[in-house]
Amino acid sequence: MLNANDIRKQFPILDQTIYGKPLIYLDNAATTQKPLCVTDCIATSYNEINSNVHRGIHHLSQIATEQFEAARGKVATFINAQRSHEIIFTRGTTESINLVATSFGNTFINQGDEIVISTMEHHSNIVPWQMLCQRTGAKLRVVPLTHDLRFDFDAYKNRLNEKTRLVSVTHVSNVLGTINPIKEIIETAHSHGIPVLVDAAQSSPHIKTDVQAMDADFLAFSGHKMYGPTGIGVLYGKEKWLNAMQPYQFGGEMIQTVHFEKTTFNELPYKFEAGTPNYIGAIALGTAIDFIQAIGMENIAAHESALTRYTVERLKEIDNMRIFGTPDGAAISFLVGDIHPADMGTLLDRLGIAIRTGHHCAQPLIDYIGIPGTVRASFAMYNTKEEADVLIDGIKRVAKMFG
Ligand code: 7TS
Repeated sequence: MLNANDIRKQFPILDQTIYGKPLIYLDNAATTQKPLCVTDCIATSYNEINSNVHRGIHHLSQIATEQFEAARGKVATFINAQRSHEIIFTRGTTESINLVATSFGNTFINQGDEIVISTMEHHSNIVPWQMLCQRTGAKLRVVPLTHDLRFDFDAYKNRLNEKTRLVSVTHVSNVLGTINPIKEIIETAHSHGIPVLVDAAQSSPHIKTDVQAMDADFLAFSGHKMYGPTGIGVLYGKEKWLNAMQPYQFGGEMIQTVHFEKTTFNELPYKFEAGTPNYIGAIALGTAIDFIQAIGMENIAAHESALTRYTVERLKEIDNMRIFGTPDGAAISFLVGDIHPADMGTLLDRLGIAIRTGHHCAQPLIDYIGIPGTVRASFAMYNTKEEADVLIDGIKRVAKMFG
C-alpha cells in the first residue's frame, strides 16, 4: 500500500491555501499535478543537455537524442509494447487519435465503411471520426449504454459487420469512471478482423496498461494526466498498421530523401514525428513513468479504488444524491437534488475544493443521461481519505445552503 501523505511531499503545489482553506485538488482526470522529479527533470534538461535531437553530430545533440530515445523505451516498457518504434510521440491523446483518424482514415476508409465508437466517449474520440466520415462518406455507429450506464456489449456485437473498419473506445470513462471490458471488446472486434483503438487517457494513470495482453491495435494517452508535463503524449500502434498508414504531417525528420520531383519517407517511428519533437517533454514523461513504477501501478490502483469506494459510500449519506454509473475507476460524477453543477462547483471552490463541473467534453453522454452536466471528483495517488471527508462536508454545506 502506498503512503499518500509521504507522496504529497513530492508535490509542492498541493501545499497551499485557496481562499484561506487548504487546497483539496480533486480534478485529476483533467490533469494531475507534477512531482519534483518531473519539474526538476525539465529544468535540468534545459539547463544541461538541451539541443535538437536526431540532427546534431555534436555532443549535446547526441545526449539529448539518447535521452529522448531512452524515454521512448520507457514508454514501450510501461505499456508492454513489443517494439519501441511502435511508440509515436504526440502532443497528447487528442493528437494521437487525430493522427489515426487522418492516417488510417486516408489509407483505409472509404465511402460506405463504418467506424464504431461508444456513447461514453470524450469529444476527442468522437469529432475526429465524425470529420473523417464527413470527408469520406463513411458512417459513424455508436454503441449505446445499458440502463446502469455501462457499455452495452450485446448492442456492440450487433454494430459490427463486414463494413466495420475500426472500433475506437475508451478504456475508462472520464465522466463515469467506468472501466470498460477492453479485452473482450478487442477480442470481439478481432473475431471479425476489425482493429481497435483504445483511448487510454483515463486508464494509463490508474491501471496497468499492457498493449500485448489486451492486443490493442492502437492506444492513445496523455503525459499530463499521469504526472508528466503538458504537450507530450503517446500513440502506440502495431507495426503492421503504422507501416501501412500514410504519414500524418510532412516536414523535417519524417523524410528519408527529398527532391523536388519526389520525396520518400523515414522509417518508424520518425515517419509520424514531423518537425522538432517535444523531446524535453518526452524525457520528463520518462521520469514520470520512473516515478509511477517506483510507487507501483498496483499500489496506485489499490489506493485510488479504495478512495473511490470510500467516497461513493460517504456520498450516499447525502440526501437527494445521484451518482451516475459505476465509478470503478478514479472518477465519480454526481448531482445533488436540483443544485446546478456550476453552483456546486463555485461554492466548493470557495472552500478550497477543486472539482470539475459540466459536460466534461462528453456532451453526447450527458445528453444521453438527460442532465445539465455533473459534478466530478477525480482522484490521484496523492489524495487522502481526509480530503474525501472535506469534500463530503463541503457538499453537505452547499446542500444545506440550497435548503
Ligand atoms: N480521452 C479521454 C477519455 C479524456 O478523458 C481526455 C481528457 C481526452 C481524451 C483528451 O486528452 P488531451 O490530453 O488530449 O486533452 N479529459 C479531460 C477531462 O476529463 N477533463 O479535462 C480533460
